[in-house]
Amino acid sequence: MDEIERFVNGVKRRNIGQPEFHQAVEEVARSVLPYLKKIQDPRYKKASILERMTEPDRIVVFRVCWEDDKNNVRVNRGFRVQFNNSIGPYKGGLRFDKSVNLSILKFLGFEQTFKNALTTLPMGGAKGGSNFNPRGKSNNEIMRFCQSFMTELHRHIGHHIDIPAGDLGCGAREVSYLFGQYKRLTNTFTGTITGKGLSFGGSQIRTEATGYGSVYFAREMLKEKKDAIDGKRCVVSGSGNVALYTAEKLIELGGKVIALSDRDGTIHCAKGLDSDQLDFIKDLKFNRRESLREAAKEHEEIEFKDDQKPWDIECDLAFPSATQNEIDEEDARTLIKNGCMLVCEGANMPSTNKAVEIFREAKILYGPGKAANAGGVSVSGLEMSQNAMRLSWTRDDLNYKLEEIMKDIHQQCVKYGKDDSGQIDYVNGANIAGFRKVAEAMLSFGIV
Ligand code: NDP
Ligand code: 2IT
Repeated sequence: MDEIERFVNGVKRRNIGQPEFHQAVEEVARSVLPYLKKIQDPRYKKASILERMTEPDRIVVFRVCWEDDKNNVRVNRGFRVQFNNSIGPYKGGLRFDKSVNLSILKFLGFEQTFKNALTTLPMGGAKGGSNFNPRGKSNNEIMRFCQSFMTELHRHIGHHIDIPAGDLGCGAREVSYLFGQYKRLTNTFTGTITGKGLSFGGSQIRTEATGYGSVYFAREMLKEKKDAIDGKRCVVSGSGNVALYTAEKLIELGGKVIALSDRDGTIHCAKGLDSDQLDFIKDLKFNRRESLREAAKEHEEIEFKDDQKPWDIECDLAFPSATQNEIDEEDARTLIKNGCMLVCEGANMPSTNKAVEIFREAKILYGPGKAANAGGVSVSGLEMSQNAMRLSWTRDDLNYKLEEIMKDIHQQCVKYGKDDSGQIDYVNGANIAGFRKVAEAMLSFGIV
């Protein structure tokens, strides 16, 4: 048994029944352990840094009790995984989805620690959420749930302690209810949550940041090959916050967005969506909160494929932007067979480890989520700075800063991911760069 296997087996033994967490740790161990062997620096091993990094600082689990519109008492479970605050206060989103469990939140908190280290800003890693399913709930039900969730969470967070934000199933509406309740309970007005509305301390570009940032990262990867987004056929999965702003920026840069998806299926538009069609879809998903099926009913050029993922549609660039493990081995093979040259992960861990292996073997451009989707948390970090200074920067300022941060993240991947043949492995690059920053801080603190 080699060192990696031994390490991963230990993590599996200590975290039984948490497959997503095992998957995220294994991917990092496969980059970091060979790197440590290569650089021959015994300090990290002696201090058991990777063992310590895979154990969260603490986890809070709590009951969330609320009343639905029919006066039934409902009970959900709330979580906050405070993973690592070595380089800054805990920072990361809240996910509201029926699938939420400790395995998923631990994988997300673990990845967040590396991602936040890459942003160049001082933020530690955390994630939280609930198994609450927002689908089909009224506004009042969402409000009552968010208020109850925050009634417990508020005692564990703070602008110097832990700063939550949104994630899947937790958008502008939910963040507003959460912030309103936090403000009421603590009688403070601080930047303890990011992704806030613009009238109460939110930052320009935060809404768009993850999607725009993902496209900026793809642009940097393509530049390495002296190529560009203009004219490329792009498939984007999901049709939420990340996916729709990815699509918006792709269209702006001349890309042809030929597919989007949701839980019901995939829309295909061979000639590429135009801005009016995208605006229609934004309204459909963000305001009407309906299925993509409706887009096909109202637009002739759009076809709806019931219950299908988008990966068998021939494309040049793929932007998985929905959820974890949405690209399996077979999907990865199909993408490669159809000539896809770039996969840029807007979602967190959307590709299984087998799928990632296939992309790396095929030597296509593959940008892992912890680098490619770091734009969202980066602008969250900038929202924290603006809140602390009690001022607001302009949209142009923030867009410029976001572009610079994504370029910097790309450069870190190049620095630590380039192999002897000159090929850039973005997985190794992101994992090693993130590890180094957090590990150096942990070493400085001694044995804690
Ligand atoms: P949203 O809730 O806004 O959108 C999620 C989209 O993905 C929806 O269209 C949803 O379909 C679809 N989806 C969710 N689960 C599934 C599933 N099991 N099968 C098929 N489709 C699914 O979330 P976000 O856009 O904010 O997040 C998307 C991904 O990006 C997540 O992995 C998140 O962790 C990651 N991310 C988000 C950031 C952010 O700032 N929001 C930052 C960095 C990463 P439907 O419309 O039918 O519900
Ligand atoms: O996965 C992520 O990076 C997010 N959901 C954003 C976290 C944040 O704090 O803005």
